Amino acid sequence: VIERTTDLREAERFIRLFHGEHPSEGGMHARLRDVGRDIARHGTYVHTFEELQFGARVAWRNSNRCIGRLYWKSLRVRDRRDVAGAEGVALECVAHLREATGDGKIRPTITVFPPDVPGRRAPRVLNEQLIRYAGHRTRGGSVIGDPRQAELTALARELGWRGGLGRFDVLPLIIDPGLGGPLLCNLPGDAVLEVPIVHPVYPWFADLGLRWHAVPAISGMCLEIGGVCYPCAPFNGWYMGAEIGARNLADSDRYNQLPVVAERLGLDTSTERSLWRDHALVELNVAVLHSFEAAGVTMTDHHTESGRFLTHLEREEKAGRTCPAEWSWIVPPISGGATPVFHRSYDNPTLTPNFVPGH
Ligand code: HEM
Ligand code: NRG
Repeated sequence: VIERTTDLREAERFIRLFHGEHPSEGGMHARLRDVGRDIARHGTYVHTFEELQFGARVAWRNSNRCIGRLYWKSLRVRDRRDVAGAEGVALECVAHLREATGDGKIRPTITVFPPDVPGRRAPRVLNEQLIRYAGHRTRGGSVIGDPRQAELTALARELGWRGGLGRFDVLPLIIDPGLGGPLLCNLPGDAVLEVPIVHPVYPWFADLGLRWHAVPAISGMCLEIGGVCYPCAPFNGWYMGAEIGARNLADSDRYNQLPVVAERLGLDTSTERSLWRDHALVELNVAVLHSFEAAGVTMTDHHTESGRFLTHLEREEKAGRTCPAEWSWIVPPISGGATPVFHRSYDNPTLTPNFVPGH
């Protein structure tokens, strides 16, 4: 497979951006000349560590769907462009999880593996996140676990995975080595911190048997910097409670827990007008935030995060930049109108570096 050559224009734009934001660095013209020569000769060029680190941080800064961008400058960048095979990728993904998780004080981190270059397709992780729960399709057609992962779970089984039939079984990593068949890799238990979901007031909540993983580590997006595509660049921050409480555990095509919670709360589910869904949603979200706090795992709530995002917008404006934002993703999935991000509109140009869906 001949992967495409790097776009010289994109490369030049990035080098100019890097030097524009690092005035003391110097040597822009020499760098532009070298990059042009490398692309002419080899079809691509190699980022310096400084360029890579800046590129990854700006990719986060440009992520228009992310409400959590206030701390974009403190992203830790693990340069693993020297890792060769699928086994190396698996090992470094595990190391990433351990470092990013710590003892619950989560550190926003990205690990950058080799880019696609002309003539060589780089490895990629097929899982959308490093940690995901299996969705086991039963003979009746229903799914035990996370229905969103039913397809990947089936693939894991085809490749020889012998998972259980639980609701919260951590899937193995499935790594496409670039050349040849995929590799399965089970995540060691100590690399996956999980939080059992309990409620500060209702003891029965624990009996629902709900839990979630501490770290959201997106592995299904391509990091694009200066015309170079890094298809394997898993990154993580920490969770906003509503991602779990108002979506993963609540959506009817995910864990669908609102009817269960409403029943335990003794709500009238015979009419929508009792607002039993809304009531159950609030208690579920209270439980998620309380549980992470009690477990000492970093998590933000949607009110605090909305305020931080507006601070971020202000800072970006002061720096003379437009901050792209997609309203429908920025506004939290519960109590949207009770957060300040709801009551305004945003510019939304597509900027690079960025993370692009799929790979
Ligand atoms: C999306 C919060 C860190 C890049 C999101 C979303 C939330 C969020 C709530 C929307 C997710 C959804 O609705 O499914 C946070 C918080 C962070 C954080 C609280 C804490 C530090 C990061 C980091 C990066 C990042 C470190 C990259 C370096 C993105 C991207 C998306 C996103 C690319 C869009 C994902 C997609 O299109 O599916 N973030 N984020 N975020 N975030 Fe962040
Ligand atoms: N909603 C997804 C995760 C999407 C990204 N969210 C973050 N990213 N917080 C979920 O698993 O619920 N991050 O890098 O922290």
